[in-house]
Amino acid sequence: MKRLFAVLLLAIALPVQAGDPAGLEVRDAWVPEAPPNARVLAAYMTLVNHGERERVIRSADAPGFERVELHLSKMQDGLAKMIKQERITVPAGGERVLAPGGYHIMLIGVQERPTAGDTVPVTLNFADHPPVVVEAEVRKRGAMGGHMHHHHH
Ligand SMILES: [Cu+2]
Repeated sequence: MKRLFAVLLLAIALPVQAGDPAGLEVRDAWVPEAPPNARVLAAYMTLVNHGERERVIRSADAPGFERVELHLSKMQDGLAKMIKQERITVPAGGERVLAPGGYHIMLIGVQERPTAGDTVPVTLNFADHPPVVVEAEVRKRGAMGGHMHHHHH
């Protein structure tokens, strides 16, 4: 039943991405290609809220994964840790960047590992807004090398 519900939501949600009247825009959604033995992948994107109300992501779904969680990476005692989040907010008139080293969507228990060039449809479930389906492009991790370095400075 849960799966059927998700499929129905997907069908309803698809037009939302194209012309969302509430002004939520998703840019640059991507998933780093994981090594062959990886069970877990991450999805990153920039969420831009052109509306006048804060948007709150409460959960996410993606087909082909056992579980999807909202995470925040943090340095604690010199170690990088991932902390499960109950929500990720997108401020009114602002943006929320999901990127390596920060907020991300954790795709857990991959059934068939996607490779560069594939897309992973990630459904974002909002507290007060219809779900939005984001087509995240799988990219090779190496392409981000210089970019990640930049963030440390
Ligand atoms: Cu994580």
